Amino acid sequence: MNYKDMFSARTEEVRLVVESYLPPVEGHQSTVLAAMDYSVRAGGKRLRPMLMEETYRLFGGQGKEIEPFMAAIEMIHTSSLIHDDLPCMDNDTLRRGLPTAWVKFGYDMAVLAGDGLLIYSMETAAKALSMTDRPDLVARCMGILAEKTGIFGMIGGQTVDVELAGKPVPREKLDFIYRLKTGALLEAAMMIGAVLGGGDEKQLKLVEKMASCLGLAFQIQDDILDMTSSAEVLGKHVHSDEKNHKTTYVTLEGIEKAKQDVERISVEAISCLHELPGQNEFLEALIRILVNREK
Ligand code: GRG
Repeated sequence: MNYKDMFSARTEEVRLVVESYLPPVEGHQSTVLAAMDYSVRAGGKRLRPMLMEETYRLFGGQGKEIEPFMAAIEMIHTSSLIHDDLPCMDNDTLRRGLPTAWVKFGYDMAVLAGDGLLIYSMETAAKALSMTDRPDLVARCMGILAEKTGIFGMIGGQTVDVELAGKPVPREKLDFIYRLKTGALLEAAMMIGAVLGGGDEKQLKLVEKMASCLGLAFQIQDDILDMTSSAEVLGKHVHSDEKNHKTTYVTLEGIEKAKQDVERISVEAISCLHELPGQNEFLEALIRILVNREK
């Protein structure tokens, strides 16, 4: 099996783990539960739980206590997408080829579904406490998950992104947005894998740096794909971000520099991986697939 096929097979395996932690759709609050369920099952690459489990394996982890965290991080990711699609934010009607949660369930229910998933992720992660003889590590991971999601993580990045919408964004602020909005949750994913797998503090710092580089390269690649796919569609060098006056890495630095930087930053991520103990060839391949992806 080549690595791309392994990636698809792993997406399917991870999907089953994540979905097994979803609450049943029943009771008086079943509308919001249905919106939560719909949004998580809508698909996606399941990247964050996959990176978490692969990092756990890199450190030799073999237990089940990783699974509630895998589900929890995908719930958080999904909750952020539900809110990001709302009319007050990106006002998107399609996500992963399906109607967005607010289109299908209404604005009010979509807000509640995002809230519901966000806090249910904590309830889910807490299930790992009874699955381990190291509850101290589980507690540490719950702290990492909350910090990287919150105001010093993804929500902080989104705040600056929303505030600067339609305005010119200096490079320093764009870096801040990318590192927090996209990078922070990838950092949480890989750091939790490392902590539960028994990594020490020095290794944890290295994992955080590896994930941060991966997040940045992933986001810049996204900008490159946006630019090239829109140019292809329009048959000229105009793309949606330019039309919307949205600052991206490509609009600031140009496509050639953006491509070089994706390469440089992904090499940095892989060299962090090589400094860590253990071996996980699939994890290395996964990093390469994600930064070289073609959408
Ligand atoms: C409710 C927790 C919460 C947050 C509210 C709206 C918001 C604050 C944050 C949004 C942050 C955001 C949209 C980040 C983008 C992250 C990103 C790179 C999404 C695409 O990830 P993929 O490619 O998507 O992993 P799939 O569909 O494969 O899961």
